[in-house]
Formats: sequence, C-alpha cells, structure tokens
Amino acid sequence: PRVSVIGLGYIGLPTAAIIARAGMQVSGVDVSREVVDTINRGEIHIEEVDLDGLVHGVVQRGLLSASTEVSPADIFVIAVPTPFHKDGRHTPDISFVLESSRNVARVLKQGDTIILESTSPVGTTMQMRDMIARERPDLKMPGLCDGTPDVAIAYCPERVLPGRILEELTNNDRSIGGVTPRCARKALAFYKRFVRGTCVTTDAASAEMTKLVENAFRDVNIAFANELSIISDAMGLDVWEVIRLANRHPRVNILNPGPGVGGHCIAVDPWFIVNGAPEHTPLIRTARGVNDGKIHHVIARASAMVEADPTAKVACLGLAFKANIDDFRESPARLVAATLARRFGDRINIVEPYAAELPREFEGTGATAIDIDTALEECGILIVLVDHDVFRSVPLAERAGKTVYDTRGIWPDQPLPQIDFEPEALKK
Ligand code: SAJ
Repeated sequence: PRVSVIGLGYIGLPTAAIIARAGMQVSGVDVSREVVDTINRGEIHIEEVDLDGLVHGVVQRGLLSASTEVSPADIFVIAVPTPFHKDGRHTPDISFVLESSRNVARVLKQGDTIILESTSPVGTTMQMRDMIARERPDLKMPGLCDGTPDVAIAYCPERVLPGRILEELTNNDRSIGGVTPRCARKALAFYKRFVRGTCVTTDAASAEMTKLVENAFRDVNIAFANELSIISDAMGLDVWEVIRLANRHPRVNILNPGPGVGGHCIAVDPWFIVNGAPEHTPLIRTARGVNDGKIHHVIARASAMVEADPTAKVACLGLAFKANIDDFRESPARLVAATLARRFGDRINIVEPYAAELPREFEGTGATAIDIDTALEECGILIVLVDHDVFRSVPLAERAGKTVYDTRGIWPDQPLPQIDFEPEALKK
C-alpha cells in the first residue's frame, strides 16, 4: 500500500522511516518547507539514535519522500501535535488534528484507512470521523451507515521513549482502537507489517484513554517519590536510602525523585484527563501540582545553599529534561538553573555536555558554561539537576569538601548536605 504520514516530528518521522523500511511507499507531509527539504535531501531535523542513517537509506531507495501537501494514498497516519490552548487553563487544542483530517478528507477514496496517532483527549477520533463525514458526504462513514463503510478510521497511540524511539516503535505492544471492530482489524493488518510487539484491538475511546492513563500513572508515581523527597528534606532523612529500603518489599516499587517532571508528555497528558472529568480527578490534579511544586522546592533549597556560602562558585550539573539526551524543552533542570542564574549572576556556572551553547534565557545573567573538570576544580557548590552518565561517574574523592545538592540521587555515597532550610509546604 501507499502510506501518507502527516506530521514529521519526533514521532511522525521515525514512524514514516520504519514503515518505508518495511517496504511500503511512504509520502511524509509537514507544514514546514524546511523540514520537507531536509528530509528530501536524506537528512533529518531532529536528534534521535540511528534515525539519520535510516532516513538517509529509505530516501535514497526512493521509499520515503516528503511534501507540504497531502496526496492520495491508501493509508493515512496522522502524528501532529496536540498542545494546550494558550489560555493557561490546560485545555487541549486538537485543531492540528482536525486540520490534518480535513486535508486528508480532500484526497480520500473508497477503501482508505485513516489512523490517528497523536496523543488526544477522549472523543477526538470520533470528532475526526465527524469532520471527514461533513467534508465528504459522498463516502459511507464507519458507525454512521448501514452495510460496509467506504473507509476505516482508528486510533493507535505510540508509546516510545525519546532516545529509544526506533527500537520501541518496533518492539513495544500497541493498542489499536477502531471506530468499529472492522476499522480496528484494518488498522491491525497495517501495524502487523512493521510492529514486532503484540497489537491488541479495542474501541477508539478506550485506546485514547489508555494513552493518557499510561502517562498519568507515571506522573502520579513520580509525584509520590517527589513528595517523599520533600518530607525527607524536612526530616533530615536520605530519601534515596528510604526508597532503596522500601523497594526491597516485593510489592513496592517507588520511582526516583528529581527536580520536577519535564518533557512533552508526562507533564501534559494528565491534564487531558483532568479536563475531561474535572470533578473526578483530585489525585491526578494533585500529582501535577506536587511535581510542578518540586521545581520550586529545589530552587528554594538550592538558593539557601548558595546564600549560606557567599564566596563559593556554584555549578549546576545538567539542563536536559532527563538523562543522556540533548532535549531541553520543558525541562525543570533548565528552569532551576536559569532562576539561580538570574538570582546569583556570575556565581552560577552551567555544565551541560549535550548543549553546544547556553539557552537564550541565560544571556545577560552572568552565568557561564563550563565543563565538568573545571566545575570539580573551581566550584565549592555542586547542584545535580540531571543524571547524565558523565556526572554519575564522578568519584567521591573528587567531590570531597564540596557542598552538594543531588536532586537525582546519582551519588549514593555523598553525605547529606546540612542546609538550614524549611520546605515551604511544611512551614504551615
Ligand atoms: N522522571 C523522574 N523520576 C522517574 C522517572 C522520570 O523524575 O523515576 C522525570 C524525568 O527526569 C523527566 C520526566 O520524568 O523529566 C519524564 O521522563 P520519562 O522518562 O518518564 O518519560 P518521557 O517523557 O521521556 O516519555 C514518556 C513515556 N511514558 C511512560 O513511560 C508511561 C513514553 O513511553 C511515552 O511514549 C512518552 O512519554 C510519550 O510520548 O507520551
């Protein structure tokens, strides 16, 4: 079949490349002319392990090409962003999904399959179906007609981890939600061609909710760990020791505290659930508050350390939203470091081996980018914000005599810092 993948970002491009590698003819579509030109040259505009070689290969073999226009195909895969509205109320904006479905509707023909992959609030796939039905009254739509519909529509979320996208796209299990069972079966036949994991069929709304629930589950569990870390700071306990011991229980598995939750999924998707059921989501909403609150706890505690030793130079270790990647968007580490840079100016140094230069918000603050060796030689205060492997491997001897705030628990042998600081939440 000919496949059209709409949206060539972090999910769409790897997906398009993997489908092409499986031998299908793929046309990728993106609104950005620059992205389209880059891909047609066999190059990529995002960083992901092994993606450059794969895209280069399938473009050279003529299996993948990109365009700014949707052209006719047999299967359409929509992987466009679903951000929040900019109203500050965390309401989902599905306009890119609806706009893409309208473009697909124009070239749709009998026998085609349309699959939505974007993380979406429950009900979006049905809204997409209704939009296509309005645009194409000549086609029989699933769930709205007698007899066999002309097209199939399904929802099939991805669940890949940045840094492992290609591997996880192939090997993870997938939920495939059809507008009708027949739609699910058609989508299943497509995924079977390139997914090695088990593909499980269900209805569209259940598949939509499943995706949101997976990320909300992780957010709630990280919130539990972050709350424990704040309690431990107040009680003078080592949270890592407590978690290590508790996790020896066969049915306990506490996640890792950190400086907050970043990335484009875990801090976003829970709001889609809250928005769909505002009265019934106290836990999910509170977890979001705890994880966002942890960022401010870290800022306050780090500030107390920096103020307590007014001559020491400070090194913030890491800006990425998680370990060993060069993705700085929605990163709590970056927010903490930038706030400290604004507060303490040229006392603050930033170590981020994955960044070529400091992000724009550091301009004019006086903060400098340095490497880890310089930090260990010159800085009396170390604030660990990201658990990059290069930081983890620094031995205790090189940290001797320094004041350390390790928000990620990468140095279990590090003595607890004695900070005269009371967490906000516990003062009341
Ligand atoms: N984090 C902690 N403590 C932990 C685990 C993570 O503080 O124990 C923090 C990380 O440092 C990071 C944030 O949470 O700031 C999110 O990182 P992550 O590794 O948990 O997840 P993402 O955002 O890279 O990818 C998630 C994954 N979802 C789940 O694990 C349930 C991935 O499988 C999804 O495909 C992806 O969201 C997505 O696209 O939705």
